[in-house]
Amino acid sequence: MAAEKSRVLVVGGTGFVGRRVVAASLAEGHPTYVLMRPEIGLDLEKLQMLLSFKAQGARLLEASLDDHRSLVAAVRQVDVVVSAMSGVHFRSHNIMLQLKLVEAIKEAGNVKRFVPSEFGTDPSRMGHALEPGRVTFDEKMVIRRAIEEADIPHTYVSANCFAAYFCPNLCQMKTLLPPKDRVGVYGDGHVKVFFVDENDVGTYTIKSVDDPRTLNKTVYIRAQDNCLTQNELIEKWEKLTGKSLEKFHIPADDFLASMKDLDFAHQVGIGHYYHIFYEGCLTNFDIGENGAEATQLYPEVHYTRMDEYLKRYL
Ligand code: NDP
Ligand code: GFR
Repeated sequence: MAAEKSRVLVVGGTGFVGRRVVAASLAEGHPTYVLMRPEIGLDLEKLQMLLSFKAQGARLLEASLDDHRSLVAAVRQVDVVVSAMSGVHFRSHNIMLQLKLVEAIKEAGNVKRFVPSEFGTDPSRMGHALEPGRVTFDEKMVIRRAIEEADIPHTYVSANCFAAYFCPNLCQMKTLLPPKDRVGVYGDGHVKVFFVDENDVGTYTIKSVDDPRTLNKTVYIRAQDNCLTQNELIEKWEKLTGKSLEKFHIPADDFLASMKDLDFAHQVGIGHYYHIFYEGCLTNFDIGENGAEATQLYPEVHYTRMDEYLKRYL
């Protein structure tokens, strides 16, 4: 008899990551619950998305992060909570709101696994991060400390670079679309980076929630075929389009100096990109004992290769 699938609550379920976690939870056959916040008010798209989840079999749980009792009541109905609270600064960033969720999970006492909103660079390895981008990692570490102080069983997901943000644009900032004639290369373009299809992030996250091998561990998504330098990514695009792009190289100093002309959200981004594409922060370490690697844990998942992912942009 197959073990009962745990009941999964997604907080931030209409977000970019959240909606993919909801889809993966439904696809994996978990009883799936999505937080429906009264604050969404007249946000028609959010409501439409929540109703579409309901039509696919999810249950909507009405609760607000500002109403502790409602949050405790929601958490008490499930076994697993996955948070996909916003964190990309030019969208919105509310990572710290999760402290209220941690409090509710602590009081409810029934949650078998909590996955906080991370899904990027491992914040525990970014103590040296540049200002102001370090705020992303510092905030995520505050949430980790609260989780661990409350002794809440957890899994952290370090997903590396989402394809949607980093691949079609060949890692250019301020655009999500391929360059037409020329592309800026960070340094010599030879730093290795792990890319991931954001849909696979949802799949691996849900695969990990009932897995004893990932209890109180960090799951890194390091798909070997998606471990690419910026140069390799550019080559893939040039092969697909049959057109070569003019490359111009951006020295690290010039890249960092450009921060002064940008707004806060983009200063944050510059810092993240510097650590990823000049320092190699995603690939300059072994994941070690307290880590696990998703494609090794779940070889049955046919993750999307970046060649395939890029085809939709032709
Ligand atoms: P979104 O910007 O899509 O927001 C997610 C959800 O946050 C929203 O749908 C909303 O939930 C909730 N939220 C936002 N503001 C509030 C608020 N004031 N009160 C309550 N809830 C709020 O988030 P992303 O999916 O872009 O980011 C999720 C995580 O993924 C972050 O940790 C981010 O750092 C990371 N990330 C990593 C990337 C990578 O390349 N590695 C790329 C992008 C994100 P609701 O649905 O209830 O309205
Ligand atoms: C890769 O790890 C992370 C990525 C992370 O740990 C936290 C946040 C991110 C953000 C990136 C940098 O802030 O997700 C996508 C990207 C957001 C971003 C994209 C910021 C500024 C940009 O100009 C941009 O252009 C595509």
